[in-house]
Amino acid sequence: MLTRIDHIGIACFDLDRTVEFYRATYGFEVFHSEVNEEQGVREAMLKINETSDGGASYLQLLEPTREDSAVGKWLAKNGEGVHHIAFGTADVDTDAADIRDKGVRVLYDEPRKGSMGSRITFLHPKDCHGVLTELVTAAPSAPDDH
Ligand code: V0V
Ligand code: CO
Repeated sequence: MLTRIDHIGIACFDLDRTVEFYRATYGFEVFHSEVNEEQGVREAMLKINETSDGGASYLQLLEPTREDSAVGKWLAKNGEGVHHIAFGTADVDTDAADIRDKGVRVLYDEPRKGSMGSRITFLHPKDCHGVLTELVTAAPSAPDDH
Protein backbone atom coordinates (compact mmCIF):
# COMPACT_ATOMS: atom_id res chain seq x y z
CA MET A 1 0.00 0.00 0.00
CA LEU A 2 1.32 3.42 -0.93
CA THR A 3 1.14 5.48 2.24
CA ARG A 4 2.85 8.79 1.62
CA ILE A 5 4.78 11.06 -0.70
CA ASP A 6 8.36 9.96 -0.09
CA HIS A 7 9.90 12.64 -2.26
CA ILE A 8 9.62 14.93 -5.23
CA GLY A 9 12.61 14.67 -7.55
CA ILE A 10 13.82 17.97 -9.00
CA ALA A 11 16.41 18.05 -11.78
CA CYS A 12 18.99 20.83 -11.69
CA PHE A 13 22.18 21.80 -13.52
CA ASP A 14 24.14 22.82 -10.41
CA LEU A 15 23.38 20.94 -7.19
CA ASP A 16 25.30 23.26 -4.87
CA ARG A 17 23.60 26.40 -6.19
CA THR A 18 20.18 24.75 -6.05
CA VAL A 19 20.75 23.55 -2.48
CA GLU A 20 21.69 27.11 -1.59
CA PHE A 21 18.46 28.43 -3.14
CA TYR A 22 16.32 26.06 -1.04
CA ARG A 23 18.29 26.94 2.10
CA ALA A 24 18.23 30.72 1.59
CA THR A 25 14.63 30.89 0.37
CA TYR A 26 12.86 28.33 2.56
CA GLY A 27 15.33 27.40 5.27
CA PHE A 28 15.49 23.72 4.18
CA GLU A 29 18.79 22.05 5.08
CA VAL A 30 20.46 19.04 3.47
CA PHE A 31 19.54 15.93 5.44
CA HIS A 32 21.61 13.55 3.32
CA SER A 33 23.61 13.62 0.09
CA GLU A 34 25.20 10.92 -2.05
CA VAL A 35 26.24 9.91 -5.55
CA ASN A 36 24.31 7.06 -7.16
CA GLU A 37 26.47 5.90 -10.06
CA GLU A 38 23.94 3.37 -11.33
CA GLN A 39 21.33 6.13 -11.72
CA GLY A 40 23.89 8.72 -12.84
CA VAL A 41 22.97 11.32 -10.22
CA ARG A 42 24.49 13.38 -7.46
CA GLU A 43 21.67 14.13 -5.08
CA ALA A 44 20.69 16.00 -1.95
CA MET A 45 17.71 15.05 0.20
CA LEU A 46 16.01 17.93 2.05
CA LYS A 47 13.66 16.61 4.73
CA ILE A 48 10.34 18.46 4.73
CA ASN A 49 8.34 16.56 7.35
CA GLU A 50 8.06 13.31 9.30
CA THR A 51 5.01 11.17 8.58
CA SER A 52 2.65 9.04 10.65
CA ASP A 53 4.00 5.72 9.30
CA GLY A 54 7.50 6.44 10.58
CA GLY A 55 8.78 7.61 7.21
CA ALA A 56 9.41 11.13 6.00
CA SER A 57 8.88 13.34 2.99
CA TYR A 58 11.75 14.96 1.15
CA LEU A 59 12.70 17.07 -1.80
CA GLN A 60 15.32 15.23 -3.83
CA LEU A 61 17.57 17.58 -5.77
CA LEU A 62 19.28 15.79 -8.66
CA GLU A 63 22.30 16.78 -10.74
CA PRO A 64 23.37 14.38 -13.49
CA THR A 65 26.84 12.82 -13.32
CA ARG A 66 26.75 12.05 -17.06
CA GLU A 67 24.89 13.42 -20.05
CA ASP A 68 23.42 10.08 -21.13
CA SER A 69 21.76 9.43 -17.74
CA ALA A 70 17.99 9.70 -17.27
CA VAL A 71 18.31 13.10 -15.58
CA GLY A 72 20.97 14.32 -18.03
CA LYS A 73 18.78 13.52 -21.02
CA TRP A 74 15.72 15.04 -19.39
CA LEU A 75 17.55 18.27 -18.50
CA ALA A 76 18.89 18.67 -22.03
CA LYS A 77 15.36 18.42 -23.37
CA ASN A 78 13.33 20.26 -20.72
CA GLY A 79 15.68 22.36 -18.60
CA GLU A 80 15.36 22.39 -14.81
CA GLY A 81 12.16 21.36 -13.06
CA VAL A 82 10.16 18.58 -11.45
CA HIS A 83 11.46 15.26 -12.79
CA HIS A 84 9.52 12.63 -10.82
CA ILE A 85 7.33 11.96 -7.83
CA ALA A 86 7.93 9.08 -5.43
CA PHE A 87 5.37 7.27 -3.29
CA GLY A 88 6.46 5.50 -0.12
CA THR A 89 5.42 1.95 0.67
CA ALA A 90 6.44 -0.65 3.23
CA ASP A 91 6.61 -3.27 0.43
CA VAL A 92 7.82 -2.05 -2.95
CA ASP A 93 7.98 -5.62 -4.35
CA THR A 94 4.28 -6.31 -3.79
CA ASP A 95 3.11 -2.87 -4.88
CA ALA A 96 5.21 -2.97 -8.05
CA ALA A 97 3.85 -6.43 -8.92
CA ASP A 98 0.25 -5.32 -8.31
CA ILE A 99 0.71 -2.22 -10.47
CA ARG A 100 2.37 -4.25 -13.23
CA ASP A 101 -0.68 -6.56 -13.21
CA LYS A 102 -2.81 -3.50 -13.99
CA GLY A 103 -0.88 -3.01 -17.25
CA VAL A 104 1.45 -0.20 -16.17
CA ARG A 105 5.08 -0.68 -17.24
CA VAL A 106 7.36 -1.14 -14.21
CA LEU A 107 10.88 -0.34 -15.40
CA TYR A 108 12.85 -2.83 -13.26
CA ASP A 109 12.34 -6.55 -12.70
CA GLU A 110 13.76 -6.15 -9.21
CA PRO A 111 13.90 -2.93 -7.16
CA ARG A 112 17.29 -1.22 -7.27
CA LYS A 113 19.36 0.78 -4.80
CA GLY A 114 17.97 4.23 -3.99
CA SER A 115 18.81 7.06 -1.69
CA MET A 116 19.82 6.26 1.90
CA GLY A 117 19.76 2.49 1.32
CA SER A 118 16.17 2.48 0.06
CA ARG A 119 14.84 0.10 -2.59
CA ILE A 120 13.26 1.79 -5.61
CA THR A 121 11.56 1.14 -8.89
CA PHE A 122 9.94 3.38 -11.53
CA LEU A 123 6.71 3.36 -13.55
CA HIS A 124 6.91 4.53 -17.14
CA PRO A 125 5.68 8.14 -17.48
CA LYS A 126 3.79 7.32 -20.67
CA ASP A 127 1.60 4.91 -18.65
CA CYS A 128 1.09 7.48 -15.84
CA HIS A 129 -0.35 10.49 -17.66
CA GLY A 130 3.08 12.01 -18.22
CA VAL A 131 4.43 11.65 -14.68
CA LEU A 132 7.56 9.57 -14.04
CA THR A 133 6.54 7.79 -10.83
CA GLU A 134 8.87 6.08 -8.37
CA LEU A 135 7.99 3.60 -5.63
CA VAL A 136 10.25 3.56 -2.55
CA THR A 137 10.72 1.35 0.47
CA ALA A 138 12.97 3.06 2.98
CA ALA A 139 15.86 1.12 4.49
CA PRO A 140 14.91 -0.51 7.79
CA SER A 141 16.25 1.69 10.54
CA ALA A 142 18.98 0.27 12.73
CA PRO A 143 17.67 -1.16 16.03
CA ASP A 144 19.38 1.55 18.04
CA ASP A 145 17.60 4.25 16.04
CA HIS A 146 14.42 3.79 18.05
C1 V0V B 1 11.18 11.01 -20.12
N1 V0V B 1 9.90 11.29 -20.40
C2 V0V B 1 9.34 11.82 -19.32
C3 V0V B 1 10.34 11.83 -18.33
N2 V0V B 1 11.48 11.32 -18.87
N3 V0V B 1 8.10 12.25 -19.08
C4 V0V B 1 7.83 12.73 -17.84
N4 V0V B 1 8.76 12.79 -16.85
C5 V0V B 1 10.03 12.36 -17.05
N5 V0V B 1 10.92 12.43 -16.08
C6 V0V B 1 9.22 11.12 -21.70
C7 V0V B 1 9.99 11.83 -22.80
O1 V0V B 1 9.58 13.18 -22.91
C8 V0V B 1 9.59 11.03 -24.02
O2 V0V B 1 8.32 11.42 -24.45
C9 V0V B 1 9.48 9.62 -23.47
O3 V0V B 1 9.25 9.75 -22.06
C10 V0V B 1 10.75 8.81 -23.69
O4 V0V B 1 11.82 9.57 -23.13
P1 V0V B 1 13.30 9.62 -23.67
O5 V0V B 1 13.79 11.00 -23.50
O6 V0V B 1 13.40 8.99 -25.03
O7 V0V B 1 14.08 8.77 -22.62
P2 V0V B 1 14.14 7.22 -22.38
O8 V0V B 1 12.97 6.51 -22.99
O9 V0V B 1 15.53 6.76 -22.73
O10 V0V B 1 14.02 7.22 -20.79
C11 V0V B 1 12.86 7.59 -20.11
C12 V0V B 1 12.76 6.72 -18.84
C13 V0V B 1 14.07 6.96 -18.07
C14 V0V B 1 11.55 7.19 -18.05
C15 V0V B 1 12.61 5.26 -19.23
O11 V0V B 1 14.19 8.36 -17.72
C16 V0V B 1 14.19 6.14 -16.83
O12 V0V B 1 14.58 4.95 -16.87
N6 V0V B 1 13.89 6.72 -15.65
C17 V0V B 1 13.99 6.00 -14.38
C18 V0V B 1 15.31 6.24 -13.69
C19 V0V B 1 15.51 7.68 -13.31
O13 V0V B 1 14.79 8.58 -13.69
N7 V0V B 1 16.60 7.91 -12.48
C20 V0V B 1 16.94 9.25 -12.03
C21 V0V B 1 16.43 9.50 -10.65
P3 V0V B 1 8.03 11.81 -25.99
O14 V0V B 1 8.98 12.89 -26.32
O15 V0V B 1 8.32 10.51 -26.73
O16 V0V B 1 6.60 12.18 -26.01
S1 V0V B 1 17.29 8.47 -9.47
C22 V0V B 1 16.35 8.53 -8.01
O17 V0V B 1 15.20 9.09 -8.05
C23 V0V B 1 16.90 7.94 -6.88
C24 V0V B 1 18.27 7.38 -6.85
C25 V0V B 1 16.10 7.86 -5.62
O18 V0V B 1 15.01 8.36 -5.55
O19 V0V B 1 16.63 7.28 -4.62
CO1 CO C 1 13.82 9.67 -6.66
